Amino acid sequence: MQRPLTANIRPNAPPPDCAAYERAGGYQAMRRALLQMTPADVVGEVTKSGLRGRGGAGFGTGQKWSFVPKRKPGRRSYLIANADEMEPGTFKDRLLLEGDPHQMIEAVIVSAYAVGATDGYIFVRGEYKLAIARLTQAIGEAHAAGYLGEDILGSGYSLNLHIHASAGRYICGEETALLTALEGRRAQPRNKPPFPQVSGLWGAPSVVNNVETLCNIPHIIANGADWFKSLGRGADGGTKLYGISGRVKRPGTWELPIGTPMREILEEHAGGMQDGYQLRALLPGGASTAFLGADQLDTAMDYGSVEKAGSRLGTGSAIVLDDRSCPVGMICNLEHFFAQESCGWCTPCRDGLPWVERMLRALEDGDGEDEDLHQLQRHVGLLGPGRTFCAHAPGAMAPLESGLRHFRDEFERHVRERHCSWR
Ligand code: L3W
Repeated sequence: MQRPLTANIRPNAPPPDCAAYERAGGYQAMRRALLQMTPADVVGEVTKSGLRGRGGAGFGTGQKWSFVPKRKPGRRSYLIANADEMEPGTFKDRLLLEGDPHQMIEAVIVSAYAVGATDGYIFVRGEYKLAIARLTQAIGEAHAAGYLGEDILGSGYSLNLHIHASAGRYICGEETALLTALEGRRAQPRNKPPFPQVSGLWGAPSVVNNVETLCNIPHIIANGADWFKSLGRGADGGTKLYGISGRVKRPGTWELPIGTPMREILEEHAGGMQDGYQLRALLPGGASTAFLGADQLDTAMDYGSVEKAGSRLGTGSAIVLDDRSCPVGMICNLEHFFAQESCGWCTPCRDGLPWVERMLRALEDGDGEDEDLHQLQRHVGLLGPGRTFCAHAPGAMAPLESGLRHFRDEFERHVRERHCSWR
């Protein structure tokens, strides 16, 4: 099985330095792109590969890049790696950043060249201190090798690359809030359109891509779009970093062909459920995706199949709910997180999420009423898609809406028995 993204990553070993990365074939894609391909050739190859965003939304990468307007001489433009990994249950980008920082840097150089960016930023979660240290070291090595800065490899292309440590809010990972934060302002999302590709950082064309998405780029350029497509098991191309947390024997992250069924990830890679626990349901792609039931384990983990099953691939990092934990308590915990992380800009999100959390807490404490179930259902609509400024509150409604469907009897039991029997 081919694992291009994690080929250089060894558990508990330091990451390859520049020389070791090069011995493993690193920086060859950069040479090829900058010396033998035009930016349009690179965008064309990425579009042909069918690569879709690995951060949660799954937007076509080549399509996103194609929206960048033709570069005007003297005008700055930006390529930004979104490394603000804060989705509960998701720890895949951390593996790539800590385990192979030169892959991230090569990915940024090739992608920045493709979209004509003058500057690159890696916007990294502040708590990822080891990743920040390793990236800083690797950027120094790349500069010394002539891979960053002026006139890279004599190609005429120049790139400045900066690291920015996030101030620490979940919303900083939303691409427009990220741009506002990079500008040194309070991280509030902006209206889309205009999309960042047209008007982003300081009003200049800016492309924001997730770490895992970008790390695929050198491999697509080195091996071609057809090779990339052949890696997937279904309609999508490439591999995917899948993860599982919860009461499984071996929680972790694994690079597997995209489209691997959830059952295989859970049973073969995570070792199945811990002894004495059974799977009740799972959130397939992070906290802001809808529950899949235990009877949906054969769902292939690709964009279309997970959507058909009623959820989203999201980050591909699943959170498992077992049969000895309270679903209402789990959802309450998630909504506490989402309420705390609301930026406060729009009323439905700022006021609605704490209200949702309060009703769930009341159910857990034995103070819930039938009316609360009705109100929770109503809030699913009030905070749903199209009702708020950004995707934060609609994302928060995904586990609640699906939880109310999957665990209706549990919610009703909390009201009827006036306590949580799982405590
Ligand atoms: C030009 C159009 N560009 C969309 C671009 C847009 C963005 C990308 C996706 O949320 C989700 C969220 C989280 N012209 C375009 C266009 N674009 N239409 O495509 O955009 P969008 O709006 O579909 O999603 P988003 O606002 O970026 C991302 C979910 O991901 N999520 C969160 C994961 C969190 C992490 C983390 O912590 N690292 O990954 C998990 O499921 O809830 O729904 O670039 O500009 N017409």
